[in-house]
Amino acid sequence: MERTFIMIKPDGVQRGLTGEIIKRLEQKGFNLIGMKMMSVSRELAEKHYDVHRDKPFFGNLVEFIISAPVVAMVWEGEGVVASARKIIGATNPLSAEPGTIRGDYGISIGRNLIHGSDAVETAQREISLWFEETELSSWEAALKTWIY
Ligand code: 3AN
Repeated sequence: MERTFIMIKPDGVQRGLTGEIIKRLEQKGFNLIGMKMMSVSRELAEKHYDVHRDKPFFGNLVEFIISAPVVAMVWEGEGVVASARKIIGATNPLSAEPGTIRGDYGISIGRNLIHGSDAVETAQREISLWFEETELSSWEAALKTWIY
């Protein structure tokens, strides 16, 4: 089953949006299979955002992510990577559609509340960066077949 990595950034945590964000993914029908609130090391933040290392915003982005706790999660479900990106909305909250998380709650590209993996391969890399396999509890598919 497809998995994605979702992180509620410090602004999302501090604005009290953790429950709202989880609710949206949960009610869509995806399964939460791992979650931890954590302070992020500089090393992990730099590895996570390695693809942006040469961008002008890299330094500020890393400082922001390590500045206060985040909520790191793994979600599972059919097509979850692309679907979660739709639920999250465009990178710049001012361009994000109303109805998306960033569209409804954000105004700043540097404080856009949440991260979601952009592709299945990226998700695999990010999940292994943030979680041990033993921290993930995959659901028995049979348990929920009646809900789908
Ligand atoms: P997304 O999170 O939508 O996949 P990316 O991967 O392009 O967006 O950017 C990663 C993070 O870098 C964004 N979530 C945002 O916080 C930050 N970022 C992207 N572009 C800018 C920018 N022009 N100025 C400041 N921060 C940015």
